Amino acid sequence: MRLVTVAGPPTCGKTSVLRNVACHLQTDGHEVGVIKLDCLTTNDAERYRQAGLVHVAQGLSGSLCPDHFFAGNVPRLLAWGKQRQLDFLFLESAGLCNRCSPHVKGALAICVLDHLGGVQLPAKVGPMLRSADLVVATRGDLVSQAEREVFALEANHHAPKARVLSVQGRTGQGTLELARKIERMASPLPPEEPRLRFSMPSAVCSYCLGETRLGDERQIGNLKLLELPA
Ligand SMILES: Nc1nc2c(ncn2[C@@H]2O[C@H](COP(=O)(O)OP(=O)(O)OP(=O)(O)O)[C@@H](O)[C@H]2O)c(=O)[nH]1
Ligand SMILES: [Zn+2]
Ligand SMILES: [Zn+2]
Repeated sequence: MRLVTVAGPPTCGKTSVLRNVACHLQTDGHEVGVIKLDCLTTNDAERYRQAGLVHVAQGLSGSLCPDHFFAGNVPRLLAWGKQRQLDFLFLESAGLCNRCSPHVKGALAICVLDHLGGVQLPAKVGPMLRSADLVVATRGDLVSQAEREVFALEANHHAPKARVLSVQGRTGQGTLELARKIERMASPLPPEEPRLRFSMPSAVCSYCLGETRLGDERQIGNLKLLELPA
């Protein structure tokens, strides 16, 4: 089975792109599964089903950090995919934290970014972009050719090893080429225990433990104080 992790900021076009890619791979005769992990709400599983995909699931992290929820579930999700004898398993993350990255060693890592975020976006996204193998830029239909080119240069500056591809999630334009790239680039998972590519932030503080009161006397655990100008 080949694992593909797909991360990107909320509403950047991950599902629109993935449902096209997964259908192309399915048409080629592959067994394809997609699991969406989100935070509070999603109807992505239904959208994947409507596109004709059979092996579909979704889960919500609720009060947990969605990236930690993602990492904690990877082994179970892999077992689910292997049990169904999938050729490809896509995991779509919530993409909410710019400090985290859900990408797994040995899996193909895709970062989806929206052209409309502007050329400053790649600098802000962090490890989910920097540790990606492929960068997919959406909503290219709404910007100029020059903007697409500058965006690709910026994305490559922050993810030098990644290939950048502009696709349109809504019409599916460019997603067949992307599916072909994924077929070439994704390898079967190695037999070793899966590992994250990037460590999560150490985030145990009063508020992780449910504190709602604000005040120095309430602070325990990790605390980082902002240095303000005098
Ligand atoms: N114009 C245009 N719209 C797009 C494109 N890709 C996606 N959209 C639209 O953007 C909206 C959000 O797309 P989704 O695919 O749901 O985005 P997502 O990243 O999966 O969203 P979450 O999983 O909820 O974070 C939808 O209304 C899409 O039709 C694109 O390339 N061009
Ligand atoms: Zn989605
Ligand atoms: Zn995080």
